[in-house]
Amino acid sequence: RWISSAVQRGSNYAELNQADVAAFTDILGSGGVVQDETALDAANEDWMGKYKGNSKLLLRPKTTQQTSDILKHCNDRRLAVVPQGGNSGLVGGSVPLFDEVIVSFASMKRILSLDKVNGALTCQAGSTLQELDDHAREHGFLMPLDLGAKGSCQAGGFVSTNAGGLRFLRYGSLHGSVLGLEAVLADGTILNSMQTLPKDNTGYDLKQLFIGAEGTLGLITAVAIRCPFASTSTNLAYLACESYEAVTEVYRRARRELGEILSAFEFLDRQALELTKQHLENVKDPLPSTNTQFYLVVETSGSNAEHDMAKLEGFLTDAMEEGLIADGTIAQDTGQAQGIWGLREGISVALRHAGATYKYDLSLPPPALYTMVEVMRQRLSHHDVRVVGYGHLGDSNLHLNISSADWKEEVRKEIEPFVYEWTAEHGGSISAEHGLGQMKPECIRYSKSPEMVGMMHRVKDLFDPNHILNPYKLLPQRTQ
Ligand code: FAD
Ligand code: 2HG
Ligand code: ZN
Repeated sequence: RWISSAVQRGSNYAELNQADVAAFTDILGSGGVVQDETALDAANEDWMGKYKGNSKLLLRPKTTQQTSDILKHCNDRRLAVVPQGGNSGLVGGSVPLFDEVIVSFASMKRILSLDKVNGALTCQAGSTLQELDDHAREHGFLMPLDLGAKGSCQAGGFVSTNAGGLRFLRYGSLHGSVLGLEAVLADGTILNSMQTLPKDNTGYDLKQLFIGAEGTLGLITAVAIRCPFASTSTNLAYLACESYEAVTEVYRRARRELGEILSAFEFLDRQALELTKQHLENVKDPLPSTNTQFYLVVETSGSNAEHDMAKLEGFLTDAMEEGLIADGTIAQDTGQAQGIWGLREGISVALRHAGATYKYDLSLPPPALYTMVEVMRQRLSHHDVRVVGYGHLGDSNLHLNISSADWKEEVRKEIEPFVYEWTAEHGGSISAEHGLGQMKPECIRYSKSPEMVGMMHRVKDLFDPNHILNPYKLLPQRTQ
């Protein structure tokens, strides 16, 4: 297991005692206060098995008021708190480092409303993305985001990480799709901005601060999100390309020629494909006779099946004739489309099966994006590791994963800080969509100036003066 860097438990935090447990039982009833070892073990460990904390208490509020009462008690007592959603985060943000109290939203799962005209959906924070998408689809809408973790990740969690995912290219960031939210501050104050209308220019848009705050500014208890109408015609192509230059040219043309119907543009390299086939039995290679270095998943979504297919076929024929695409297939039914998405979404799962993964989630300008993978492959060529590159090419977001049988400190030291320096030198961001969590709070300086980080500390002080909310995450230690 990965040992977190030299972080020490904050001496300002109190230790949990029986009186605290009794107070929480008064607020929640005994069902909401979990001390069972098996449940605590699961909640103390992250999805990758990389980070493990030592919390002795998991709380499951059912209402906003209970969440407020919990935080008021924790703040008065200086008990540190970790909010936890589906615990699918990839930077160790949702698990404690030490004995922080875990506040889980698993019992706050109610979908509250769906406006059938403008698609505004409101829900409690613990509703999973899959549940929300299923509900939206029953009424002709869909969620504006989609992730491999949809079965487990929750509204409060994906908003707190400002998750990107597979539909970002089409529907943009949650900073645009989230219409309103309700959050509880460290002292128990409830900030309610659950409006469902798209426009509201009355003062500072405070809800934006909670989107991507990774639980460091408040606990999100409810969310209002704008759902687009589901497209009536969707096509999915899986394409093989020989070179990265061809990949970027196909992308450029797809934006130009598919225009308004382009809804996803994902890529994976051969190493990602091979590793996924090796570790996931149910994944089928859509183009088994090809042996190219790059594969693309290109989706169109529109409202006129004949027109959309003609457009896609024309685009693919031209790209093939010009040698940009070596081979390709278009899914003939939803089963085949699910198979292709299953391969793309399965890469992280396969990596988890393969052992330890050094995971980097980088924003990089398109020309530099795959150079990073090649540079890293060269740099680590003397180690027994597999360097895998894939991601949301349409969003300039590379998932660089280095897979190894075990965690080795000497390997990590060859990757870091090099990977962050290289990214900063090439104008990128060291976290495109997963956040900073406990993995890289100190690395924020590669992407944000000292003035910006200083202002973030001041915002933190304002919202959470005793620093009880998700300590050791997102922000670097202060140098005083
Ligand atoms: P958690 O992991 O529980 O928490 C994430 C962070 O939010 C933590 O800091 C936690 O403290 C905080 N938090 C949780 N709930 C609350 C709350 N109610 N209030 C305040 N803070 C809270 N991410 C992407 O961006 N794009 C992807 O395509 C993508 N694909 C993924 C695929 C897989 C297989 C997996 C395992 C993860 C993937 N992720 C992806 C990572 C992503 O961050 C999460 O899946 C999702 O955003 C986290 O939701 P969660 O409910 O699991 O949150
Ligand atoms: C994805 O796009 C996720 O599949 C996970 O963001 C990426 O595991 C990863 O590195
Ligand atoms: Zn991703």
